[in-house]
Amino acid sequence: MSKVTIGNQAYFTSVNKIDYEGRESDNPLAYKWYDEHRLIGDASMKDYFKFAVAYWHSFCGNGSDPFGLPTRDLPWNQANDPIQKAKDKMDAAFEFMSKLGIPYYCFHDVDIVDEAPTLVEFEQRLEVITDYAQQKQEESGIKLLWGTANLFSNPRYMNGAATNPDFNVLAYAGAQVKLALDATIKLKGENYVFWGGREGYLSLLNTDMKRELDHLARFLHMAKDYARSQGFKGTFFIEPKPAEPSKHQYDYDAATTIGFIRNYGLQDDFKLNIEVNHATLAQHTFQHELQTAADADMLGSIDANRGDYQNGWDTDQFPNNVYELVEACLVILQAGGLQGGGINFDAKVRRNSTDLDDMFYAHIGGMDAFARALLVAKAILDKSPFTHMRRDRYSSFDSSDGQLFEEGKLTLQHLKRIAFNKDNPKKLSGKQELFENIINDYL
Ligand code: XLS
Ligand code: NI
Ligand code: NI
Repeated sequence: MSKVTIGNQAYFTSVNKIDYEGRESDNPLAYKWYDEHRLIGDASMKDYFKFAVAYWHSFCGNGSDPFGLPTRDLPWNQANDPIQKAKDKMDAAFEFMSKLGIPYYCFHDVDIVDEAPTLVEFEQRLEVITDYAQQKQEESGIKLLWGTANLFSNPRYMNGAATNPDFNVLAYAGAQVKLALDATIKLKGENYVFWGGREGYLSLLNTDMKRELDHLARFLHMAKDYARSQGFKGTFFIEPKPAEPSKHQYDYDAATTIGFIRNYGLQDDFKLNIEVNHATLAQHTFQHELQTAADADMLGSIDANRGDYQNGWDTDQFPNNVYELVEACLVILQAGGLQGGGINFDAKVRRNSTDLDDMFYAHIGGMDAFARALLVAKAILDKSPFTHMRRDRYSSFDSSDGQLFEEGKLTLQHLKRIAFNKDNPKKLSGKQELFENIINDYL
């Protein structure tokens, strides 16, 4: 194991650099499957996944919940001066990420430095901390996968941000997005995310939905136009979620969001950031949301986590279900990978996982689960009859009348004539269990 010391203070003193040791290793602080150099097609695993740490959960989340006080100590969060505190947090973040060997991170504006009483002061704080981040990125080689603005925590956003009925709040949100875009561009962020936690409603009785959606679209156009004018080449992602904190969120799920993007002419610049737990909250599988995005050519990025099948909220647990991740990786591989994005662990350790080491176990587990699933999915596509079996179900469309139908050369009268000349169609088994077994056979 190699030693790393980064920044001014070491926070994770009991952990050294995490290395790939292979599946026979019993070292809990080593990768068993994630080998950053291993090739997946032409790309290394490192470049294929583009794993990222979420600043908010790992370095800001203190374990408090609606029933209890913080449980995590966050030793980097002690200084009184907001700039010093932000720098300490960043030292901890880059030490953690370097030891983990994870190539990317993601943040909200208010994660990297506390919000200030005025926007003027907030802009100054962001200037200082992004200078510091620039230096840290250079030293470590760690890059920014995406930035975003937190438009949901501050009470001013209780009625929404871009969909707030009060223009003054919308303007404030616009200022915050401008600053967050400036920070993202300065740090060479590869993408920018919009997650609309409060863009929705609590009651339709007091809500003009059409007007709010028009405002949201105009706001997104303005953000995109500004970023492009500043030379930003990355992709904008919208992150669907059906509810929580709003009763109903406008970016409900992938299909709804794709409709919104196309309806308002945003399709050249916007793709989707699919989050596992948001998919399940919308009563979909993760695989379903990925497939929907991929079919619309909008599979941009992933927020990796998992929900709890007995709970109805966003528990943001680290992913560990390899079977379900294989289903997801089948979609990702067949789509030719993610468009611009990566895999951000929008996940938090449990409230009672209070040791700093737990953050390592959580990320190692998540990265290994994805790496293993990708290898299994690749083997299934390369070696198993899976692709043929699925294609064969549609073979009646490959020639004669089926082909003419797909080419748009038949009318409803044709269908009638064809059917009248044939016997009742035979039953063709869907073979679901056989398909399901293939995944277990390759695990
Ligand atoms: C919350 C969202 C949030 C976004 C970024 O449920 O997942 O963390 O990813 O604002
Ligand atoms: Ni998320
Ligand atoms: Ni979430």
